[in-house]
Amino acid sequence: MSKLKLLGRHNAFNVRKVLWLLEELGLDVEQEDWGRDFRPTAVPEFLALNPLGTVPVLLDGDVVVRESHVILRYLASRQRAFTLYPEALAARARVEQWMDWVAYEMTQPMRGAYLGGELGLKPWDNAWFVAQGRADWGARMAVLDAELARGGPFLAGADFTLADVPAGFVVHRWYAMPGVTRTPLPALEAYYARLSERPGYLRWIRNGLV
Ligand SMILES: N[C@@H](CCC(=O)N[C@@H](CS)C(=O)NCC(=O)O)C(=O)O
Repeated sequence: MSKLKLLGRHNAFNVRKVLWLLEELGLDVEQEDWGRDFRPTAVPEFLALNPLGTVPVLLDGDVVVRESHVILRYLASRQRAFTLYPEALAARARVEQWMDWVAYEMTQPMRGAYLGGELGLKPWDNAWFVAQGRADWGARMAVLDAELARGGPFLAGADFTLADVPAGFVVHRWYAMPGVTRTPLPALEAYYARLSERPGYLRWIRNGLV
């Protein structure tokens, strides 16, 4: 198998998820910092790999993969890591439903509460959008808390799976953001502590960055 290459700045949340999984899988990667404040992606060399100009992009020999959650599934499948990403359809659906949930339901709260509220970036720094993002993020963390209280110890059940990678990131950011008011969510807090036992989580997610 060829040596993997990951294009994307190490401090971008979509890149950090992939770096965490690479460590869980024990895979070596050559990582290059592309994107905001690093090498610009709006150049023909990068756009030829990803016409959207977003990071991350994974190169596996001649194979080019973009979209962080697709990269997570690609890597787990490549390594035949079936506990992380089950082959059985029902178990696989339990994992994927939480990955899609983060991709769809957490994008606007992250733009409002984090990009607008914490970083003050335009156009997301509009006061109502920040407030809405914080409220929606809190409501969605309560959904996760209820799910974990009902099942657990991981999001899709007994095992750590790909479901925990995007969710683990948004849980970290929720607890790391200074500007939000958090109500106690015991099952979610226990989950955050459980994920924090994993070296890859501490290295790439709960690593001092929000
Ligand atoms: N849906 C895409 C979103 C990719 C994305 O928006 N990445 C951000 C970083 S988290 C980006 O490229 N931002 C522009 C930049 O860093 O220059 C994915 O999951 O990979």
